[in-house]
Amino acid sequence: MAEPTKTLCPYCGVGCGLEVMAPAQPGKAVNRDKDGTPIWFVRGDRTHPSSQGMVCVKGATIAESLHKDRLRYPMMRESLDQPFRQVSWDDAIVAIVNRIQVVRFTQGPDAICMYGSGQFQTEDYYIAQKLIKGCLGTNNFDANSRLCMSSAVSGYIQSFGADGPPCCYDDLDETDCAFLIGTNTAECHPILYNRLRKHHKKHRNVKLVVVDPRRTATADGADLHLAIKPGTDIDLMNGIAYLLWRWHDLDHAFIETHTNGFDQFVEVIRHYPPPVVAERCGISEADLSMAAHFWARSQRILSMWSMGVNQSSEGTAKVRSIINLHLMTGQIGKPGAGPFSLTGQPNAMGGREAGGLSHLLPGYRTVQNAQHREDVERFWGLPPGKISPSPGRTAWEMILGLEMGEVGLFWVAATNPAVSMPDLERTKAALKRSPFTIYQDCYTPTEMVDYAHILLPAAQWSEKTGVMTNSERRITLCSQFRTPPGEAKPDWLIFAEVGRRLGFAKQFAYNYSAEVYKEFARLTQGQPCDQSELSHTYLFEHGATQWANPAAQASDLPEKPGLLGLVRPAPAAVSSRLYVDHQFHTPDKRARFGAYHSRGLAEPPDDRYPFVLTTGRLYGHWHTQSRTGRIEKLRVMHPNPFIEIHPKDAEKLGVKSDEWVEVRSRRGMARFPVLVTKAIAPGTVFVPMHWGALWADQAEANALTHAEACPDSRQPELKACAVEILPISAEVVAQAQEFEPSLVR
Ligand SMILES: Nc1nc2c(c(=O)[nH]1)N[C@H]1C(S)=C(S)[C@@H](COP(=O)(O)OP(=O)(O)OC[C@H]3O[C@@H](n4cnc5c(=O)[nH]c(N)nc54)[C@H](O)[C@@H]3O)O[C@H]1N2
Ligand SMILES: Nc1nc2c(c(=O)[nH]1)N[C@H]1C(S)=C(S)[C@@H](COP(=O)(O)OP(=O)(O)OC[C@H]3O[C@@H](n4cnc5c(=O)[nH]c(N)nc54)[C@H](O)[C@@H]3O)O[C@H]1N2
Ligand code: SF4
Ligand SMILES: [Mo]
Repeated sequence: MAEPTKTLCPYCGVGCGLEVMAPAQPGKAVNRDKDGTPIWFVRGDRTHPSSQGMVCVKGATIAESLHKDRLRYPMMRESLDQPFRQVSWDDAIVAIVNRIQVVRFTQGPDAICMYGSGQFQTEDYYIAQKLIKGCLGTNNFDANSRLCMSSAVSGYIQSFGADGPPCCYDDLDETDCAFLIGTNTAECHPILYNRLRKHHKKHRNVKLVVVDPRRTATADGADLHLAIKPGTDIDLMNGIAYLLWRWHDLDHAFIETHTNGFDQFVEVIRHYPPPVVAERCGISEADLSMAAHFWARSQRILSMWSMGVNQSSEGTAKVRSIINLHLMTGQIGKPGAGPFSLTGQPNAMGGREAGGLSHLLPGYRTVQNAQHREDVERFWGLPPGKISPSPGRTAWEMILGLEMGEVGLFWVAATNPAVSMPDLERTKAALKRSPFTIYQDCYTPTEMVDYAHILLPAAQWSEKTGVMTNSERRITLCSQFRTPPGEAKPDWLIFAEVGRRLGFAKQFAYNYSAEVYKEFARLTQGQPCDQSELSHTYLFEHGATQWANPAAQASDLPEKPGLLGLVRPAPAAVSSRLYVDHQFHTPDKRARFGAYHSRGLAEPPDDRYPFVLTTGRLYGHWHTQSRTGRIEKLRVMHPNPFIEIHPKDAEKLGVKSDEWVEVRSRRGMARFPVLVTKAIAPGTVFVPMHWGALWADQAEANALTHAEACPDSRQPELKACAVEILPISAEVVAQAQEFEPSLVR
């Protein structure tokens, strides 16, 4: 049997290692999909340190999506009401380059916007930064990470002086208490959850706390489930901090030596005594006290979070409130402890390293920092001052720019904003106004196709070679093993070709993605995410590797045990965790407490819109279903959209399971069959985000959501909006929508 190709699962940020083998293997029947197409064998890679051979249903079925409904050729049309016609790559690139030149010289470079994604490989991300921020001189590159991880990014930067989740997956096996807040890990990071649960079941003293307004599959395994009211996380964490402070369960030495701002923090938390907090959060004082007790008594406490924390109008403050608990208890930089954001997409981490948000530059640099701009300009061979000092438009500001007619060219790649953006009616109206939209994806149709003037076929995972970084900072080489369909090309190659035609031949003189990565890696030298020693060849030979800037960390430490008892850690310890030496990336090397009062939801419920709608994910589906909707097993697993309603609310509304409701917010409307369940708190309802206009009629979660965002991270509050609910008859639904469950059109 031929050697399998080693790669990474292209879905979630767990980043499970995969091995793939050709459909035809000696002595075996050819592996075929239902429609007869040969498909590649996929299995977990036992040698991958992050997943040790495990995969979930999405990773296991990925091969079934690779051949279906692919976009094979560039397509073009002059206006959105015309049909597309197939064009050559040359014609498409010429049209794009001409348009860029016209917009640059009539409206200025800031009228050009690119919206990318955590599903890019690092090479794609890096070349996009070089093209947009370097050569075109506008910082209008943003990614769907703005809707996903940007609160974690700003929280880490504000508290530690740099981005970067400090923990690693081994911590799951070493913790005494896992504090899971705003994460449905069991469904969204299943392989991590399995690992944690194994440890939890094996050791009776290990505690699992879950903070989520819903009783999710994750909460089912918990010792303590705090079903807080949506948006009350800061009250809860300040309440826990209050108790730790009153009980004197603090690490005074750590606070004294390694942090700033503790006194201001105490000034805030003293206003969060248990009766106040329990009332606001809708939990009992006993449960609050038990949570604080776990924090006080655990030797090693690991908190993990994702969208229930980040997707909030106070997302950065929530992240920093989690970090505060770690700082007051000294729970960081040691095995089994620390604040650990679980990254959503397979390469959202690589995107952060490559500078893939509108305020960042490659290597954890920022556009506002003059030294950083100068370093990058010199490295890219560009004249001084070429990179703009002002942050570019965020994803939502791009939509506002289209609305106002300020954007002359909108380039969307590897994301489907016609489903995933908040306030979808407004988003769609803005997309319709775009004078020129390029959409670069692997599949057609997707909802976004309707809003494009040019479609560019992208080679996806399996059809190009590049690297991705997972949640524990581990970089895996994802090698190509199939040929792209039709004329599809890797994203980086498309960006580089446009760059060359714009006259930047020197900047984009690459033949292979390995050269792109080598150059990017060199640019990270000496930065917190230093990976300058890595290359495709190194990763091929040594397997997936974590970055941790070991040189910079080790050199800050005394040779011998010093006054503070610090010793130079063993290389293994250095490479798997950040801040083992408690030296942070701030100028004085101290971490900062962030003192925040809770502000609550941006759109609280009221008499007219009495329910809080929250939105999220299901185990088998991935986002807007461009892959998973085309895999039969997964469609059968989750055939329909639905709305979860608590029995008490269902009774008041007079609805039962499988009956229909119309849900209205200030912005839009959607219709769902009801699922009555005690898993949701009264007053809150839940809708999955997966059904865009292509997969169901009028069941879009984002028809209802709003774009109010965190002032620091600019991440929209996709997790909560106020809605009213009206029962409707199935006949009305059938007439209005001719609804066909999970129809693949
Ligand atoms: N199966 C599957 N897995 C995925 C994905 C997928 O599409 N499908 N997508 C990947 C991506 S990109 C991401 S970002 C991650 C997301 O992973 P998660 O964040 O785990 O997933 P979500 O379902 O979006 O939201 C998590 C939980 O937040 C809760 N929540 C809502 N409001 C609040 C609140 O105010 N406070 C608290 N504490 N909790 C709240 C919700 O009830 C929900 O259970 O998943 C990744 N993994
Ligand atoms: N209401 C609500 N809305 C949400 C969320 C929520 O929890 N609730 N979550 C938000 C979050 S966290 C996220 S991450 C977003 C996700 O939202 P999107 O990014 O819009 O969702 P995807 O369906 O993953 O879209 C990715 C697209 O990239 C394509 N693709 C895959 N690989 C490649 C590649 O290599 N190159 C190119 N060019 N294309 C590729 C796929 O075919 C697919 O069409 O949704 C956000 N929106
Ligand atoms: S846990 Fe995430 S990375 Fe692992 S197989 Fe499942 S979707 Fe893929
Ligand atoms: Mo995400």
